[in-house]
Amino acid sequence: MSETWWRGAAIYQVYLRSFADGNGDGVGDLAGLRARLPYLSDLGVGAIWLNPWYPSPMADGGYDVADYRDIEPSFGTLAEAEEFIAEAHALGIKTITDIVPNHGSDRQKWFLQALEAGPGSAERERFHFRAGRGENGELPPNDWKSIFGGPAWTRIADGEWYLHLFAPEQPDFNWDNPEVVEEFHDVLRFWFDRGVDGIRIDSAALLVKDMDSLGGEEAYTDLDGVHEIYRGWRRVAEEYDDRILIGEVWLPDQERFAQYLRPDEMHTAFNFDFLACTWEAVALRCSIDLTLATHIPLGAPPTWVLSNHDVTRPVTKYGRADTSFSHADRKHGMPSDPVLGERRARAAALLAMALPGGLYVYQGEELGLPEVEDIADELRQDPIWIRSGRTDHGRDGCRVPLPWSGDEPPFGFGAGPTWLPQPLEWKALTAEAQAANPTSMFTLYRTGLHLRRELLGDGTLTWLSGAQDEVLAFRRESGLVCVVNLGQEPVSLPEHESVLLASGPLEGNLLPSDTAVWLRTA
Ligand code: TEU
Repeated sequence: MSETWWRGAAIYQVYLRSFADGNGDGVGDLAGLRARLPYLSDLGVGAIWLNPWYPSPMADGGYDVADYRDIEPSFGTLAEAEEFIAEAHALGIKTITDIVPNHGSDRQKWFLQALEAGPGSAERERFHFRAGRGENGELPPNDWKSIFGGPAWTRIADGEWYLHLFAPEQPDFNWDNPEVVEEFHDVLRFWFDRGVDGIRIDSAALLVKDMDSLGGEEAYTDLDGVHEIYRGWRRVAEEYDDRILIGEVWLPDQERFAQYLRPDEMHTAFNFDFLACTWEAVALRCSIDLTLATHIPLGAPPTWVLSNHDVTRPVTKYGRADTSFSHADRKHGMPSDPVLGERRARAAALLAMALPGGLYVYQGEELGLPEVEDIADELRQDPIWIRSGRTDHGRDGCRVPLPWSGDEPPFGFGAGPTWLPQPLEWKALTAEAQAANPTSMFTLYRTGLHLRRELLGDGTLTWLSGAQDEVLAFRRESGLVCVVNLGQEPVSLPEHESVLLASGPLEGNLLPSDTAVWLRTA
């Protein structure tokens, strides 16, 4: 692939614990992933992004990293990871790993050393340790709240408190300390040296803190100092050929977001504005235009994201009366119409695939898996569940192990019971069952991704004039026209030579409600 492979790539997100289990312990692993590489190659993806694969106590599904330079033993070994990278390359597939710089695990070497070394030590300067308030320091240094619920401070035996924006098992690093900066440069080089093509940067906007601030998100979200960090990372990436940085930057303000994509910072970032958008033509068109206006002047390719391991599965989300998404309101338990949800998710997939730039596909999205709502309370693993006082079900419902084949759990995932139970109804949704069905979600993704390689990807779009308010219609450079009908009534198709792909049956020359089509035009 060319130097700009990433500008238009379809990137498949692998949540390793739930992808495929090679050793039969009920947890996905590298052996399982390697065995399924032909599946991903056949699906037509250009790169794989793996969620954190490092040794971890799994207090937050691996986002509590205990060693940035090794592989979690239940996933495999460093040698297997290198073999995986080479095998993927042989199939023309790039590898993207996930680096978590905001915080480490409380079992990570530096944190253990800091606990040992005591107050005032250089070891504690790598984190945010403070004395408490109150007569005996019994109150936290300030009132900051954890993003997962509860206080953002935990007190240790000698009386000091440490900051954690997420779970207590995830102490935040002190990015004002040059040792932290150097350490992460070294970690980047460690993985680039092993052939990794890109780095997804976790919680990228949160690294710099204003400890004097009274609290609220503005105390640690998107402070100006964060950009210097990514300029340093970009310099490291440029010591190598063709390596990229991808930011997980959730910011409502597009101008602030765009700063991360300046030519000396990250190459791309996830488009969460599009992910969170309601299923409405005006809102989607607005989000698409805003995205293009943000990216094009910077020369950075937009990205299109419908789901990931932190959000409600699309078929469930789009089947609800309220199709928006926000972390503050996951809408667990809100009724969802599965037929409507699938219909819209299919149309959304063709829309996202046709837009200019990169595309992310989260594992199971191509199978149309729904959010699993009825996980027994005692099996829930997401720290959000406990920290919210058991009010927010958290993100386990989109992390259930994939169904591959057969009629009953574990549906070819591995040998034994899976770490989160799979619904019996997933019998109809296995990759095996869907591959044999020309109208399945899998077949739609597979066909769409292959056509996309040839006719879509990086570039720009032109909106077609004359389309009704409830219709999105645009042309790509290849002449492909994408039309999505978000209205209630069928609409006529624009002039075309042939229909390349449709998300559902057409009615003659009419495009039904909640349906998308790709047309070849002159
Ligand atoms: O997420 C960052 C983040 O702030 C949100 O996506 C978060 O998951 C959400 O607000 C919770 O309601 C990243 C990872 O994607 C997520 O899985 C990790 O839990 C988090 O960082 C901490 O590392």
